[in-house]
Amino acid sequence: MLTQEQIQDFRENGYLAIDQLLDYELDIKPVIDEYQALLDELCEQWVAEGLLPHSYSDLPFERRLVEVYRAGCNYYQAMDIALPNSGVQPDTPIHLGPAVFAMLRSPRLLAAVESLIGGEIFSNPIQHVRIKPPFSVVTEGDFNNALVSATHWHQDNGVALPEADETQMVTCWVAVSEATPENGCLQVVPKSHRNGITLHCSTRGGQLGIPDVLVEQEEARPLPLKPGGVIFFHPLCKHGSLDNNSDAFRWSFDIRYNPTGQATGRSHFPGFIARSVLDPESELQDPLEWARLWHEARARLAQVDGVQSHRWDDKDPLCA
Ligand SMILES: O=C(O)CCC(=O)C(=O)O
Ligand SMILES: [Fe+2]
Repeated sequence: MLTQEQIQDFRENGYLAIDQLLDYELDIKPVIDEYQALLDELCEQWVAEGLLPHSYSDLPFERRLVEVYRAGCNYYQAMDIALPNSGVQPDTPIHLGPAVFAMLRSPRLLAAVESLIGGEIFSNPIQHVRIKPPFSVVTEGDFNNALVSATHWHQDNGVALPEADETQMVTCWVAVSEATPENGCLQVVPKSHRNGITLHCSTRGGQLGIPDVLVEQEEARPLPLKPGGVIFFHPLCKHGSLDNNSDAFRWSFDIRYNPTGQATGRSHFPGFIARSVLDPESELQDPLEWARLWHEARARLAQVDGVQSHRWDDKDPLCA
């Protein structure tokens, strides 16, 4: 549960950073272990497909991931916890493991979320893992890939459909590794959630973002965080992330919740009831069912050309 002071801070500034909100042993370590096993599995698969020369099983996680990335294997989609917005195939990889599902339902996280949006909590399917390599190994094709490189300034409402504008969504940015200004931590413009939605463009390398002139960059605040720390923010809070200039990976999850029944902004993806004070039986408890919902969505989306995921058309002169 959050204190009154923390809740007030969130309302006033549009964000709230809390170290040690999650329990490292209970919430974070099982996820790291699950990703180690996932990387084992993926490497075997890529070797079998001829995409990777060896499985690099003697290397530690991060060094192995660098080899995988250098070989051109798309680890960031295979490890992500959502489908892409376009180009979904019947076999597009996605990671839907029980440890990630348990983190989405972490009682420590949900108690804080309940303080912000009440006790009927829906896990919004706009969610990602970002395991970002040192900038020195990133290839040019990924300079604008927000799962690999820095994320441009944006508002989370700006990257969702307008149906979610009235939704009380809260974003939770969870640090798995320590996040620092050097390795690309999140940065926010305090109080920027008070001024409505700002223009977004996709003209800078395809990543949707707010033009620089509309971001009060002199007020930007980097938010360093220890593993298990969480930043909560409002869907209109302007935020982005810095380059990873360190020599290690920067690993975070960004997950979202909204009051059950409100629009998620990505209705083509499945969410679930994470907590219900009124009807606890309606909570989804089964990670396999969660995975099934996503696999069902994948089969459906593979039949279509892509779905609209935002409202912008790049016609504003500021997008030029
Ligand atoms: O971690 C990042 O690079 C960006 C995260 C983000 O945009 C979010 O959490 O909404
Ligand atoms: Fe965001």
